[in-house]
Amino acid sequence: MKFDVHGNTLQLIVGDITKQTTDAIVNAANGSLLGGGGVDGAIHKASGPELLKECKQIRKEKLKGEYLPTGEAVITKGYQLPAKYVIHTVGPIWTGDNVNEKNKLLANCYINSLSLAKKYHLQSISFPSISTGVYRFPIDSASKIALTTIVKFLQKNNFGTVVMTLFTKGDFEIYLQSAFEILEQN
Ligand code: AR6
Repeated sequence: MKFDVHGNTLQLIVGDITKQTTDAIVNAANGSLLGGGGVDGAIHKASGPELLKECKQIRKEKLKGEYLPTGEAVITKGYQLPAKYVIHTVGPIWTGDNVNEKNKLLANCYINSLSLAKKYHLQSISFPSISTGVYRFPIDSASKIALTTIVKFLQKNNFGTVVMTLFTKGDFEIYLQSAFEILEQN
C-alpha cells in the first residue's frame, strides 16, 4: 500500500528487509552493535562478515568502546545486501514503565535514522518494526509512533521513499490501520 505524503512516498509492505533494494535498510540492533537474533541476525547473515567488522570499528573509534545509546543511529555499508547502506539503531526495551520516555526513545530511532539517511543524500529507506520483537514494545502503539514520526519527517523534507517492511501479514494490518488513522488527521 502506497501513500503520498507531501510529494514523498510512504509504503507499507509485507516482506523480508534483507531483500529490500532501497538505498538503505534499518537494523533494529542492540547497543553492542555486535549482532543478535531477529532482524539483526538476518541482516548480519545476509550482509556477511564485513558488516560485523565495520560495526566493531564504529564501537572502537566513534563510540570509544561504549554502547550505542538507545534511540541513536549509525551508518555502515551494506556489503552483500542489495541495499547500499545499513543504518543501525537501538530501540527501547518495553518494561511497562516510563512509557513516555520509551515512546520518545522509539520516535528518536526513526528521526535519527531518517536524518542520517538525509545527511548521506539517500532517497529511499526501509524500516523494520523496531522494538516490537524481542524488545516487546506493544505493536499498536509502536506502529503509531513509527508512522507519526515518519509522516512528520516527510511533511518537512523532500526525501523520497520510506518503506515500512512488516514481517507478517498481522503486523502489516496493524500498521495499515494506524496509517489510515494518522493520515486522516493530516
Ligand atoms: N525482515 C523484516 N522484519 C523482520 C525480519 C526480517 N528479516 N526478521 C524479524 N523481523 P526484533 P527488537 C521483525 O526482535 O524487538 C535482536 O536480537 C520481527 O518480526 O528483530 O527491536 C537485537 O540484537 C519484529 O516485528 O527487534 C536486539 O538485541 C521486528 O522485526 C533485539 O533483538 C523487530 O523484532 C532488538 O529487538
